[in-house]
Amino acid sequence: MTHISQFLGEEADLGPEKRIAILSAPLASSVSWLGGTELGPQAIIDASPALEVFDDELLAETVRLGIATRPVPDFTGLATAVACGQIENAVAEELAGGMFPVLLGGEHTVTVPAVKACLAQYPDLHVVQIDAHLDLRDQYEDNPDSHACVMRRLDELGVPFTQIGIRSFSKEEYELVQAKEWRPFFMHRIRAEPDWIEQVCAGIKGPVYFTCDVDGLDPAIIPATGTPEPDGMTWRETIDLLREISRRHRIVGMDFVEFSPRLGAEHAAFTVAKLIYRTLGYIFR
Ligand SMILES: [Mn+2]
Repeated sequence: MTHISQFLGEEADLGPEKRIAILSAPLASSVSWLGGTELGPQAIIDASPALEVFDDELLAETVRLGIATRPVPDFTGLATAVACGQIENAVAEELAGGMFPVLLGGEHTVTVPAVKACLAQYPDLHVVQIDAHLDLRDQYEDNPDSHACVMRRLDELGVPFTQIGIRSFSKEEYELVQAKEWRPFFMHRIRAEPDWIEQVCAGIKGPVYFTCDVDGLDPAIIPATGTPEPDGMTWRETIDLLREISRRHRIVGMDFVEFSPRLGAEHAAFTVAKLIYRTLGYIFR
């Protein structure tokens, strides 16, 4: 397969003045089940030229905002902490240059350094997470930097967050949620409370960092992830949420993680690319 160097391929050149930076973080050191997240960023970029740059909902060519794609780094053989340091520096550099960072994972661990970089610029940052999992373990397989611990690490940074699409967690994670009196948007809650999007938006204080573990979406539309869980968010639920958050709050950075390409599920990379493009359209319209 030909590797494409820019998100949207040659059509990225339609936006000569760049305001958005696509950063890749192909980290895959703690994957639990099905591997391949290190191939995620390139697969999303490779699928993106198949997108129609004229957005069918927004009726605008979002690409003209200017989307720059940074080269995919090679994290092979690097310690997780070293790779995370590089990610934090890369995101901080984009923010300092006035760019909107979009980080492509890689495993969910990459969110921690990205949030640290955003937090330095926006101390009242609020993280919105789409995910099948709470990711609140203190350690997983003796590894505190595991993808299964990412929200626990963010809690330790003192960042408030909202968890959406949840349908898989340990007893200990559930007990922590209860002890902290958090109210995640479990899938059953999303289906039972028609005003859930209003509730999400009302609970957000401050600028938003959006982290999307693609396993939050239903595996029928994104089967290409390490731990596909049934009964996930639909495309419609996901974009309705992002449209409303973008309308009412300022999103200052985002990531799309845990995508791992699968033969026979090529549509999934396209779906992630379209979700990114649509969300950029919402944020900047
Ligand atoms: Mn997950």
